[in-house]
Amino acid sequence: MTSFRSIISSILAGGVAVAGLSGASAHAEDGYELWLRYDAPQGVSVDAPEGLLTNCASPSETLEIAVQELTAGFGALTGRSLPEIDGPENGALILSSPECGGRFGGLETDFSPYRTDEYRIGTETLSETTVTHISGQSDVAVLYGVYDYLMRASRGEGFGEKGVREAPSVDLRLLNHWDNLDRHVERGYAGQSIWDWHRLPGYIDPRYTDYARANASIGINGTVLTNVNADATVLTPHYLEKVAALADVFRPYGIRVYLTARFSSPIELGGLFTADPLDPAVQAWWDEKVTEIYTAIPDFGGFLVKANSEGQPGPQDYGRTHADGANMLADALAPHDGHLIWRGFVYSADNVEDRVKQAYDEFVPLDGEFRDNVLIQVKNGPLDFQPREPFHPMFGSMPDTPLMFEAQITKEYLGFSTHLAYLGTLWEEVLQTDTFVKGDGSTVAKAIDGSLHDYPVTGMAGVSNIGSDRNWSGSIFDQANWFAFGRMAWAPDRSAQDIAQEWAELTFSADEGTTDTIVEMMMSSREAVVDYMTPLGLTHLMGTGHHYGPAPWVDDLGRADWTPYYYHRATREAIGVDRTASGTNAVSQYADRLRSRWSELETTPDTLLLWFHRLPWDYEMKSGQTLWEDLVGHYERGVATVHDFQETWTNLEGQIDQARHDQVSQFLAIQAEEAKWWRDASLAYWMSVNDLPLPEGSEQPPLSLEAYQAMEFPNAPGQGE
Ligand code: GCW
Repeated sequence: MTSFRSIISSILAGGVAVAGLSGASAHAEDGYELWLRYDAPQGVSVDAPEGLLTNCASPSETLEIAVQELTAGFGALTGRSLPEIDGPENGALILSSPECGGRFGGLETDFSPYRTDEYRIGTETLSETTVTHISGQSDVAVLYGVYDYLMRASRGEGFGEKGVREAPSVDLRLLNHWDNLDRHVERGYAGQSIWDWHRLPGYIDPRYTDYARANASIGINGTVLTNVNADATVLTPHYLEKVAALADVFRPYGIRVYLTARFSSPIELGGLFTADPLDPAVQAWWDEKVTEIYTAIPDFGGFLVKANSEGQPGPQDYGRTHADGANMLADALAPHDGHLIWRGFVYSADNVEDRVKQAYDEFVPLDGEFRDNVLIQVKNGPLDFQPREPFHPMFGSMPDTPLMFEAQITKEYLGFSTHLAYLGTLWEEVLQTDTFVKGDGSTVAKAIDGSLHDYPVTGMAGVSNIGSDRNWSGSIFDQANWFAFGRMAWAPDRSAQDIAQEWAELTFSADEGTTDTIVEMMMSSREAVVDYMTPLGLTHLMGTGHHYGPAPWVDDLGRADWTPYYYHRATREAIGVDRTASGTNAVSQYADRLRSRWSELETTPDTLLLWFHRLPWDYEMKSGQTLWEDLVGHYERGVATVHDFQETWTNLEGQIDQARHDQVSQFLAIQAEEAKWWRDASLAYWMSVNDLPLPEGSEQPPLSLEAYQAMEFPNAPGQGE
């Protein structure tokens, strides 16, 4: 490993143009640098520290990275170098952590009151000298502080008189990659998987370091490398060597690797005849496999398992419960401090119960039966990452089992990578909903950060939107969703608007007016998608398999709960699903306050109306219009909002670099066309069912229903098996 001093001197010798960051005007704005462009907003001048030193006798690799970031970052921001100095001088920046020892008396060095991963940024006085001090509970916490400091500087924002004290409210802040070993990414819209398995471990793509850096900058501390629809091959020695190579790159950035474990691996790899979790030979196989993994990767995070869901093997194949399956793997991981994350996304083809009720029915009775190192990972809503769903009723309902929140960063159901849909508002809506399970203020966020039930371990997971595309996420605006996930995983109470503001400032370095306009677009974007795809609580209306485009007419697949019809049940008379006591009674899975609120038509918000109720087309809405007129109005509004985005964006030409402006313009044009397609095809279908005319002034769909139904997209990206 290069020594600290030699890194500093090579940076000084090379001037400030290091790490591909070379000052504002030289940026190639292709999106590769994400929010770490270190380019100040127009008109803002950045104050750099006078010099840099660590409070360490021999800094770790993590602190060396922190120093490199600061040197490169301030170099890019100010065009000046940030010299290494020998001792504290006025205006110096000092980094320290308990791992460092402490070379200079007078600095705060009592780290015992710090929470896990806490960092502090502030000014301190050493004899007569005033310095900026970034201190952390660990070296990785210092690195988090350094990114915070740099991003504040990039936005022209300091750390105020009181300074900054930040600690994450959630322990496991993970990305989930649905990446297959052949580099196909299930529901991926940004190219191939960035894991180049074939060339690993011999070739370490520099992109792995950039990936780790981007994630560390937003506090992400773990990554599940492989698809939940798992392939046991990743657990073979040949692949574990590759996994270990990635883990080595990520380690100094505070990122642990996790793998998905295929439940039937003992059969597929071990030659056993069963994967029964209660069979001692099966347990022994996993114990040995886990020991082998930890030998190669001492800080391995653990397993993520999808079992008995959508064809994946699991404990129920042997008449055992989810708890039996999870506990068997948890026991293998426990001696190594690993976690076992078990997915709550289960539903069965043989169960006639409303699909949205099934996960709760299966898991809630098992509350308290899981080992201490098990977390159950639950999607934000009870169906499947739809543009809008109510929150998942499991949140708040399992006081004795840590529940993780699973968000989908990749936009499987919100227009892939070409539609502008900022997901911060979607997650905020769910996280800020009151479950009422322990009186007022029992929000989903509090269930997730553990404060509601005092969970011993907490977590948030985001299904990644990262791929081999140069801009990582498929589009510039999709980078905001990765960023927002990191921010909310750190602090589930953080505001979507503040995050959008921060991201827009860092990403575009534009003037205030331009940034405000961009933030406004972002904040209304998800609702626009809801309007043109699934308004008024409708859901799951997309094309079969690839999930691209509208197909509300589909009603004849192998299983009913995969058809759009199952979710709207439109007839000539009515539309929607009755989930009150007179229907499937899914509403009974929520606390009393919500059960009564969502059972009554008057108190059900329009946004969830047809999720909970089945209503005649002429039902009078709060707007005074009939349900049909109101529904049409939503489609029109969604399409119009995208046209407004186009106009707004056109007016920003010249305020934003040409390359990124052009790409966004072209994507907005695609979105406008597809929003119209959703509107037209959906209306053509609803009209074929209800036989009603369009309200006056509404344009007829240009094609026949049959023409929309005949469209096929065999090569749409991101498809599953
Ligand atoms: O949303 C659905 C997707 C599947 C996915 C599944 C899951 C990985 O269409 O592609 O499988 O959810 O979350 O397990």
